[in-house]
Amino acid sequence: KQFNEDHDELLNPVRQAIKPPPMYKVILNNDDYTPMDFVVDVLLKFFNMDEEKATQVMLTIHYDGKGTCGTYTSEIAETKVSQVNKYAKDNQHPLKCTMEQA
Ligand code: TYC
Repeated sequence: KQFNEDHDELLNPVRQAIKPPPMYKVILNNDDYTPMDFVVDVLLKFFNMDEEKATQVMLTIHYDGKGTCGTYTSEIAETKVSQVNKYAKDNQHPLKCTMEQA
C-alpha cells in the first residue's frame, strides 16, 4: 500500500506533464456591414480553408449569428483573434473575432 501511494505521488508530475493543454474555439461574429467576400477572405487567409469551406462557414455565421473557425491552444487562438481583428479594423469593417474555451 505504501509503495502504491509513493508511486502515485511520483507519477503526479508526469501526469501533469502529459495532460493535453486546454483548447479554445476561435469564433467569428455576424454583423450587418462586413461584406460576405471579406469574411470569406479572412477564412481563407487566417484559417487555411479552401473557397468552398470558407463560403459554407461564412453562411453559417451569417444565418446563426456566430461560428467556429478553428480550435487551438490559448497562444495560437489569441494570435488568430488579434490578427483577424487588426485586419478587419485596417480595412474599416466591424467584423469581430473572439475566443471561448472548447
Ligand atoms: N451579415 C453580413 C452581410 O450580410 C455578412 C457577414 C458574415 C458578416 C459573417 C460577418 O462574421 C460575419 N454582409
